[in-house]
Amino acid sequence: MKNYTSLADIDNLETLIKEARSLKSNNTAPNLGNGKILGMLFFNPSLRTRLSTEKAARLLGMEVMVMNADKDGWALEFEDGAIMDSNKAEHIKEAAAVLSQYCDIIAVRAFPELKNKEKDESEQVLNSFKKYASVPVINLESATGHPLQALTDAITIQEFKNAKKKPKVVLSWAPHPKALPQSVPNSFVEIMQKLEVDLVITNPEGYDLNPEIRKDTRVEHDQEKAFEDADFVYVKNWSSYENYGQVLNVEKNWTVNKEKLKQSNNAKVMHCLPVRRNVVIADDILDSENSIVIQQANNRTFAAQAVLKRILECLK
Ligand code: AN0
Ligand code: CP
Repeated sequence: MKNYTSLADIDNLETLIKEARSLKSNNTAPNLGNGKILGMLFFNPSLRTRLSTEKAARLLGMEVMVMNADKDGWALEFEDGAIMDSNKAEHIKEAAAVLSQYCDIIAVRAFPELKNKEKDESEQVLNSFKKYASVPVINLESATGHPLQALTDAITIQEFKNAKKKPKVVLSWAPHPKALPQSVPNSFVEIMQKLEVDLVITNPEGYDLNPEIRKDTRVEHDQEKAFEDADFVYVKNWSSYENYGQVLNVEKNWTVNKEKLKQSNNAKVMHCLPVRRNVVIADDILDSENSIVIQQANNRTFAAQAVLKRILECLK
């Protein structure tokens, strides 16, 4: 694997999931990354991505450097040909080239601004790193995708599913006071479409995801109907794609609670975290056996380890 900026970088998903699960039970490559440095740049906050990816790198013998690029670095200019006479002190051309001298792999988190759809869809930050760095680039959640989270989610569903049954997986929108990216649900839908699952998306009118990502995946605007017979309910808020980046007024209560799972197949409930309790998911689920959010977060390490391993194998 040369880069991991989107799910398209995975050539064989089944094998990669197997690799992650096997690394989880037995760390077979503790020295593969000896002498290699992972540099992680965060333009937005993080708990899981930052620490699980660092742990994964260390499990492979790598050294890790982390920078809160939004607070501690020079403000970066991404426009080609810019006359840099305002607040941007450094161009991505120099920044990425310099980082490539210090790091063997660069990982970047850069959320969308949620103001201009075309600009966010151009993935300017991530693609500029890819263009101007001379080392592999990993996406730690970008404007439109979160492929390390999606790989984690696929591993978790494989781990918890009933081996004899094709699982029904429901992605449910839930409320949130702030405008959040579509990155997590986009990548979740994309990876589920590659697996043997019966996928349904449920969200209020006005919150349909990008049709180019949804493709022919069923969208059910009645949440409780969508939950019928579900084996997994994956909860996530996202801002509107149609009214790009907006938080719309939704009358019905979409918070996911135990009552709503009554018609499900005793569904396991997932969320990428961080989760706002009693807004996105109620305590009666998060504090129950139905919730697998902690086990899911644990798998972030092994998803990252499998990806780093593939990239390191290509560097040799
Ligand atoms: C971010 C999001 O929704 O994309 C990160 C999730 C992993 N969540 C928040 O900003 C709360
Ligand atoms: N799920 C996830 O990416 O969490 P963080 O934002 O804490 O990294």
